[in-house]
Amino acid sequence: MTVELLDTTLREGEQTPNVTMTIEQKLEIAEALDEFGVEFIELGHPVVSPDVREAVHRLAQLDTNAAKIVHARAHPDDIEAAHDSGAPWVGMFFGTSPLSLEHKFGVTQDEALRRVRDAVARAKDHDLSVRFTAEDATRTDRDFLVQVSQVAEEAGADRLSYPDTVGTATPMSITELVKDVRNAVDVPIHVHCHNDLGLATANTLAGLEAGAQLADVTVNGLGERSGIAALAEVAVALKVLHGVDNGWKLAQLPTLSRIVERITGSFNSENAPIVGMHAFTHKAGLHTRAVLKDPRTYEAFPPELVDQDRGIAVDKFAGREAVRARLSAMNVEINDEQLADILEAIKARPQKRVFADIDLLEIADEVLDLELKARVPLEIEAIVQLGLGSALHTTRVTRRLAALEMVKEVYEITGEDDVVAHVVAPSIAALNDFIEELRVSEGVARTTTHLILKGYGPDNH
Ligand code: HCA
Ligand code: CU
Repeated sequence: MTVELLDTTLREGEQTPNVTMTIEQKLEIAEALDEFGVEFIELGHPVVSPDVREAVHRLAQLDTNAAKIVHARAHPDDIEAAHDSGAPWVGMFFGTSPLSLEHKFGVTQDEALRRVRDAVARAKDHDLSVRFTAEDATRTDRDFLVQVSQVAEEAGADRLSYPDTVGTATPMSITELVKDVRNAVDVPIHVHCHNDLGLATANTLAGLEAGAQLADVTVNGLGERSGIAALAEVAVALKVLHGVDNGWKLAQLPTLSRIVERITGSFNSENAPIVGMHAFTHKAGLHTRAVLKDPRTYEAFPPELVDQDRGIAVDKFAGREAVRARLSAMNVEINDEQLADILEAIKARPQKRVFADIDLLEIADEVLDLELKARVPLEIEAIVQLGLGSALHTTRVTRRLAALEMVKEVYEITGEDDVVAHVVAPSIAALNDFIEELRVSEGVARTTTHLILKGYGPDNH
């Protein structure tokens, strides 16, 4: 399977609501993408704003293995702007669906064909490599889509791209679309699938399986509305399901994801494939037992492929093996009887959602008197900041907090958060419980905790 990936985090990704990136941040992302090994990087759409134009110009100067492509409308101004950037490729789009022809351009199909022909020819006159994109391709009349494709190819387009602009395709309809256009033109075909119905990755894969050569992706699936197919999902699916090996450094995917999370402030959900916090964490007793024997029982692929660790969640669902394995990973070896006591202590707290390593150590310590106190701070102070869903809750939350024993002081503050509390807890486990309780309290949208650990045992006893 010959496939390539075009990452458009810097163009489509910056169209994510609430996301904007500085030029320096874009350079950082482009370098990380090039290091990963995507074949194309879309740099941006220069006519959007002066800073995007400057970013595109700076990015175009970067020394990368990836080919660089600049976004443009099929319009002379945009083509000039793409040419001015110095990047070799222009990705030029024109809406071809009836909705686009009527509402965006107010043109007939014949006039649209003429514009596409002129725009592609103009870009070729500038010696640009051209990918022509039939925006809203999946809602375009199929005969007309074929006609547009042929006109663009005749005018010199080097590649043709077919976006599912509002994410309404299915794997089957994308398969048909790709087959139809492949029969009509000779140049390589691209797909760009939006995720409005959660089908972006499935449609992307179907497009590639049907013979598209390249797929557009973004880091973390960023993009307009619900975004487009995520780089990590497409790259790993291609490797795991089709054995594609383009030299992509899959192990860098989590880091790449984190870089883009940090820069954009747009975070993945915990259950996001590959890069989500829970992607490799097993919970049910039946699962963990099987996974500890042979991970393939409940894993699509080994976490090491993307440089991640297998995790075992411990709570009231946990089986013996899970608890033993987690403690063993912390060098605490226990016999069967001790294990039974620890399990009992865990199951006696059914409301606790997370047993972190430190919680497990404390339970082991209590139950077994393992003298682990050396690792556990004697007193924990914390500054907990709370962001409330609405300022209406401030007084109520402040009063409730002030009444709690562990809370020493409470203040209302302005800024991103609304309330700050000074907390003194007898143990990390107690503090964790306290914070968990806060997080599920009415009105509390988020908590941020800053820890001050005081005096480590047993020397300070
Ligand atoms: C857009 C729409 C677009 C264009 C795709 C492309 C789409 O934001 O301009 O030109 O490669 O999904 O159709 O992203
Ligand atoms: Cu798009």
